[in-house]
Order: sequence, then C-alpha cells, then structure tokens
Amino acid sequence: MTSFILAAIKAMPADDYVGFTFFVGCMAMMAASAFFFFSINMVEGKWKTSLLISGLITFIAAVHYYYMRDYWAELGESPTFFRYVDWTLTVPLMCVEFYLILKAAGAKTGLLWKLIWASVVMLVTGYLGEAVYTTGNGPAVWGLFSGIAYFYIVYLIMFGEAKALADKSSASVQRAHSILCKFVLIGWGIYPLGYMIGTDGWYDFVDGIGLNMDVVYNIGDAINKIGFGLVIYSLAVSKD
Ligand SMILES: *C/C=C(C)/C=C/C=C(C)/C=C/C1=C(C)CCCC1(C)C
Repeated sequence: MTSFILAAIKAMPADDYVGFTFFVGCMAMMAASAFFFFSINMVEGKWKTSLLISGLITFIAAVHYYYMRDYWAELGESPTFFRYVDWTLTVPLMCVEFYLILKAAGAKTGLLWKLIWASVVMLVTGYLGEAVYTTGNGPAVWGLFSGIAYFYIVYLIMFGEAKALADKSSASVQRAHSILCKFVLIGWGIYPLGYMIGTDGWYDFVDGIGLNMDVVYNIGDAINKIGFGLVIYSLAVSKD
C-alpha cells in the first residue's frame, strides 16, 4: 500500500502543474469517451456517426494522455512525439466531423480530402519545427509553413467552399457552420500560441505570459476534442 502511494506521489508531485493537466486531461478524455459512446443510441440516425467519431477522438487522446503523463513524470520533458502521433490520428478525424456536419449542406468528399491534406501538412511541418529543426530560424520557418496550411483550413471553412454551401442551407445548418468557424479559428488557434511558447524564435516575447507549452496544448485539446464533441451532442439532441 505504502509503495503504491509513493509511486503515485512520484508520478504526480503536488507542485507539478503541467503533470496535473496531463493527469486531468487523461481522466476527462476517458469520461468524455464513455459519454459519447453511450449517447450514440440516444440520437437520431444521421448523428450517430458523428458521436461515434467524437468518442474515438477522445478515446485515442485518452490513451496518448496516459503515455504523455508518464513521459512527463519520468523525464520532465515535453512528450512531443506522442503529442504529434495523437494529433495525426485525431485531427483528420476532426476533419471528418466537420465534413459530416457540412454534408447536410451538400458537401462533397473533395472538401474532406482538402481538409485532411492541409491538416497533414500543418502537422508534419509543425513537427519538423518543434522536434527536428529546433535551432536558428528552424521553428519560425516551419511554423510559418504550418501556419499557412492552418489558414488554408480556416479559409475553406470560413470563406471558401464550406461557407458557400452553408449560405444556401437551412437555419440549423448555418448555426452548425458558425459554430464550426469558431472552433477552427479560436479553438485551433490556441495551438500556434503553445508552439510559440515552446520553441525559440522572434516571437519569444509570448513566453512572458508565463504559461507552459504543454499546458496550452492540453487546454486546446480539452476545448477541441471534448468541447467540440459536446457541441455535436447538443446539436444532435436539439429539436430543430
Ligand atoms: C485534437 C487536436 C487538435 C485539434 C490539434 C490541432 C493542432 C493545430 C491546429 C496545430 C497547429 C500548429 C500551427 C498552426 C503552427 C505551429 C505548429 C502547430 C502544429 C502547433
């Protein structure tokens, strides 16, 4: 028993607030997965796939958080590799979620593939800046490439194809589309901030806000994976 407690203390010192967010993140992702999976049978047919995917996203994240929490506790370093593996699996799934919402407005799979490709470019270039070319201008240059791919996604959703489709759709689809815009612009916009905190570059002034990169990423994940899933759930159970 004592050794169990000691192991827990070692894994989670009380002043390790970064570790704490990994720990809470893991629990929250697990709880959210259970919630989304159990909700599948309570919503109309066309929403079932969306809830299934929400549950898969939080479940994949829960497993990665379990490892990231350990990694951080053992090494005190950012678990960059697990982080990007997680995103590489969950971000394309989020693109599928966006597509499913826009499908009601007549979206074609071409839009889905554009979103997926852009998100892969965004993540691969982000990884290069965060883990491979970490000195000199490396992070800023690769971060810029990543940012361009990100803004292409923002463009597709807010002004491009998705917007054109939403404009000629029902009020409920338009409402869903406007929620989507907020998540892509504000929710996803949290991550570049974490990147600027965690890597060296001309933007080092943002370090002054005193947050840790992983804490920012963990907050972003909670908002975008759990928060977005809950929005889908509420759209699915709303009557209009
Ligand atoms: C569940 C995980 C999600 C929704 C992750 C999203 C990640 C991003 C939108 C990351 C974006 C980045 C940039 C726009 C520039 C700097 C590098 C990244 C990869 C942090």
